[in-house]
Amino acid sequence: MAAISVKSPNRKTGSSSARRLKAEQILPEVQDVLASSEVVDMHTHLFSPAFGKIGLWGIDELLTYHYLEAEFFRSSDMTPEEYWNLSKTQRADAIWKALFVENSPISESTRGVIAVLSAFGLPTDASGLKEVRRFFGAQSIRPHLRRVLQIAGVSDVVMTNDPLDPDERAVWMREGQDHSQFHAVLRLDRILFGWPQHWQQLATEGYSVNESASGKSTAEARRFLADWHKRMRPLYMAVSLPDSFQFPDESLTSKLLSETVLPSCREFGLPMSLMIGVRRQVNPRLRLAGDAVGKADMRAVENLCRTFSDNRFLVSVLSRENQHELAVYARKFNNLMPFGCWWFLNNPSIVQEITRERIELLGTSFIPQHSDARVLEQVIYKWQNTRRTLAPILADAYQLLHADGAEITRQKIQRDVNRLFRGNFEKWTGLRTG
Ligand code: FIX
Ligand code: ZN
Repeated sequence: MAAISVKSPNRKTGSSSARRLKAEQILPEVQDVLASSEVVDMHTHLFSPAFGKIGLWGIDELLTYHYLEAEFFRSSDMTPEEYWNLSKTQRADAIWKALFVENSPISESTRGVIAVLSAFGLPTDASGLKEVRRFFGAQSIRPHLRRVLQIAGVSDVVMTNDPLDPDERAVWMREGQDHSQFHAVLRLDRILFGWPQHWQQLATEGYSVNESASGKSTAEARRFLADWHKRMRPLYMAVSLPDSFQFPDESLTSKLLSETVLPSCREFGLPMSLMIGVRRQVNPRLRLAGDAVGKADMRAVENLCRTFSDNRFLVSVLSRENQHELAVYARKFNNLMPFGCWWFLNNPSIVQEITRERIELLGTSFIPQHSDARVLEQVIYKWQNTRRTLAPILADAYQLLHADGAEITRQKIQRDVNRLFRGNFEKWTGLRTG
């Protein structure tokens, strides 16, 4: 299939976009609106050029994405230890051979690499890797980045920024970043979930905190967040939490969340993003690819939304079994915004199920997807897939509405897609509207 990029809409004059669509016109109209609407990618692991080598791009990074590494060990006899001993190029070669030459790349993540190559008009066959490497080797990051975001139809990229990561910290302490399409997020895993291992880093930086987060600690941790808010201007604060997450309980996580992070979010008018359900390192031999999923207790989300009604929560849950509950809670609490089909859920069959369920329960009051891209060019395939999966789902919803007697117009479809692709997020974070 030919590569898509965000195309110019089949421009309609005001009156023709207000024209009532016939049933058979709905799907093509939805496809056209989706293809010509830019999205805010509200959670990625990408970095703006100011971060230099921290920002991953190019074919060897695409091939060694941890989603592909997990699949590699199912189709190769190499042990993880042998694999980690290889150079990045050798690892990419091994993955290419096992997943693209000796097998058909029909999984979601392998298919994604093919879609990226074809978006650039590059060969996708077994012998093409050399040419592909030459192409990426000849790119320089700024024009390449512009081109990638244009092809992907992404207007804004939201990063994940860890203030305790030494490499990132160095950039923020120097000049920070000012790329207009990239936006920061204050990611707090090491503080909210790794306090015993990380409190000393705050202490070294001059904040009066202690191991048990007692006394002045919570106020001092708030001072730390205020300093980083000033430095990063984040759109929201975020944490990823295990399936065992409970709130409230006696843990440091609960204490720091209620006494430090949520008050700080209120002070700065920021939403808090909770990504719940990861089971970190069930197989440490696979490193980043070694995480799994578990069903979470969604009463923690209920308790947070009810107790902190002045806070806004962006919530994504990793387990398929938790999706319906999340949508139901969003009906109970309008300070809860479900977002994305995260990680192991980002496959067409599951995205379809979750998105239909959300539309049926929430209309357009949710954020359907984020890319979670770690390697720049992944936004091309991830957003291509999202548009492709969303088109029939949205069209079906309008077909039902049409059959029930409503007037469907391009204007209305465009309004709804704008809300799903950017409006809900912009309103919650003040991006552009703030
Ligand atoms: O915690 C997260 O933000 C996760 O998305 C990642 O850590 C995870 O490794 C990932 O890349 C999932 O897509
Ligand atoms: Zn992520």
